[in-house]
Amino acid sequence: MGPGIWSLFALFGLSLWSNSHALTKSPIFSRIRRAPEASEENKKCSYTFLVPEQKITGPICAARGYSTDKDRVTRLDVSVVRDLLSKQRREMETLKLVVDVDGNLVNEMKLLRKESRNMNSRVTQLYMQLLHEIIRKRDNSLELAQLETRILNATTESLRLASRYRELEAKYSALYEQPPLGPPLVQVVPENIPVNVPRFTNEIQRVNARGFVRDRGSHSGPSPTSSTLEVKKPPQRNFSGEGAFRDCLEAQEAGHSTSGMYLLQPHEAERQVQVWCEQDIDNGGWTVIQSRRDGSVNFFRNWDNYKSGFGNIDGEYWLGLEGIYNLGRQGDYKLLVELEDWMGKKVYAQYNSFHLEPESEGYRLRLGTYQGNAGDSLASHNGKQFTTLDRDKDAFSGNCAHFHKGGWWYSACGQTNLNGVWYTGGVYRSKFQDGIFWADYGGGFYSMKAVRMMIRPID
Ligand SMILES: [Ca+2]
Repeated sequence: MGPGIWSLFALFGLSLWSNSHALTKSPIFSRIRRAPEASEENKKCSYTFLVPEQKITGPICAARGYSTDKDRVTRLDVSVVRDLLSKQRREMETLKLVVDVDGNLVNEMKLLRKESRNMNSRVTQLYMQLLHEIIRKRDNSLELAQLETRILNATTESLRLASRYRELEAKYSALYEQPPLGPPLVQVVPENIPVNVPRFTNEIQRVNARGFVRDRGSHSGPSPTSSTLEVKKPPQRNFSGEGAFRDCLEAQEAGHSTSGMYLLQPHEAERQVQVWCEQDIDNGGWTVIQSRRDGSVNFFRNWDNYKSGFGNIDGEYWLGLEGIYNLGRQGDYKLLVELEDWMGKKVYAQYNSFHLEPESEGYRLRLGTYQGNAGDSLASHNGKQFTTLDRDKDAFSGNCAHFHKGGWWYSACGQTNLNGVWYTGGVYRSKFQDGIFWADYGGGFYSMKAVRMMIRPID
């Protein structure tokens, strides 16, 4: 604060003091009070503002005739006082200006402080934001590091898998290149027929010369007589519109003595089936359940095909496992297997009982005692379930239907398969024994020219 302000305060304090204390006692004011008295007496006396100056310590009273009369104020005094007063006024104005300026400064200071506080707050806020950003970035960098680790792990895993895949692929190709391990080849050396073509004719003649029908050891039995098995007349391929019969014997007994296609409906069978009835051999009444003769039908089929049957009734066909099962459950049936070699010679294998178990048992084969001149190659299949390419029920580690190219009652795999590949000429060259073979007649690599399987109720 400037000296002007102090002067102002001093003036103000003096004013208060003069009000609160007995002014009259003061020589100044007593003189001032006396002034009206004096004016009454002497009009020349007048009031004068007394503004304490810094160096003035006592009241000032101007009186006329100061030198002579103390109560008289001279013009000079008035002038002096006026000068003083105007001087004081100027100072006051100056002080007022100063005060105004100071007030502005104070306000400015206040504003600046407020602004400063705001700035501090803002800075703090920014600092917090910055801190937050730093933390967030640090978190992000952590996440990034984790992500990188994950990617690295995934890459490693994929590389490992790729390596493993290559190994497996190599193993697979190695396996694939290796010839599949097939079932053991049938080692039966047939006595009745040669196994290679050059000797074929001679062997057949030799066999025929031996009378063909002979005792076959443990499989021996009463051989079919020539009278019962010989064809009485050529089969006529006709179709009976009558039926349906329970089997071909019933058809024969109904007067249909001609071989041909008939409509059957076994008891408890859901649908009728067409079959070829053989009424000309062995007293007739035979229901043909399987027939091969020219290779016109593919027998390399799946389970459903073998279950429902396929082929042509007047040619090659498979009656169907369900149909055979339904026929066999009507009573006691016997089975006749007719084999014809490429010299036109026919041999037979007959089993005195035959039926299949239901599908739930895999159509297991149930055979009775063998008799015939073909050899008992089917004995090794007795009690076996049926195996197809898509349903492996055999005792072999692999699938016998795959190696023998057809569905059958395989063991591991067995001595015969009449549903194999129809090869021409008898002896065939193949990696596996996949022809239509009957091991006891021709061995595993002799494929029959024609075969038939037929059943008939036991007499
Ligand atoms: Ca198997």
